[in-house]
Amino acid sequence: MTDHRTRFLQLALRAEALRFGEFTLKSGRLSPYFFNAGRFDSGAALAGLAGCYADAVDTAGLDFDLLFGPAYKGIPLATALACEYARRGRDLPLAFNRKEAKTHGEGGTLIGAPLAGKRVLIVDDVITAGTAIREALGLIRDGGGTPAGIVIALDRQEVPPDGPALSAAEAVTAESGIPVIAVAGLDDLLAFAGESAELLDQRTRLLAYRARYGRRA
Ligand code: OMP
Repeated sequence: MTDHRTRFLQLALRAEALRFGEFTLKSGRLSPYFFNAGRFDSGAALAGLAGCYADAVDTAGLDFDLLFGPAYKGIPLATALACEYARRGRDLPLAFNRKEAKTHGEGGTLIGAPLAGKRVLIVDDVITAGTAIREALGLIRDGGGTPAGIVIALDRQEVPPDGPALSAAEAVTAESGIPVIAVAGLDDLLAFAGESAELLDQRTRLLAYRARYGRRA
């Protein structure tokens, strides 16, 4: 497994951002695992995570010139990634949105660098059915930017109900041509769990979940 994938899964387990149990998802599915990016809740944890995002993006070789973090969880993620790129010698403009439009002061829903004419990399936490990502694509277009790619920490690699046999990330790319880059996916988590005696029980539950809701090869 690529180094940044393993590093991310180790960091996520240590931060308890990745947990095992019984979780009801936005889609209503009952999942044996959950990724809560909000648990990357210190400067060091976020810096470590941002390094994994940057490695994944650089490995994919994507061209972009602005980072966008959708509210709420994308905001600290995109900010940390902007700081990571600055540390690596690339100063990128950064923007994000607020969920409620502001009617006074500068007004509007977008904050930070103007999107107009920019190739935008959306930075978010996780994709399940793709609803949150599709909303973010709309925000970029409404702001006059061009979505160039989406980077997420975890691709759950699930097939939406009544959808094609593609995962939600694959479906987004198929319909828009925009690449979705994941630091890691459910397949990586399964490979990782297969090498850890402590995670063997969880692996069995993850395999059953993938058989029910996962992408079929
Ligand atoms: P989709 O909009 O269905 O792609 O799901 C993405 C959203 O689901 C995230 O922004 C979270 O609100 C939530 N989520 C997690 O944060 N972690 C998970 O492991 C699973 C979900 C989820 O509800 O599917």
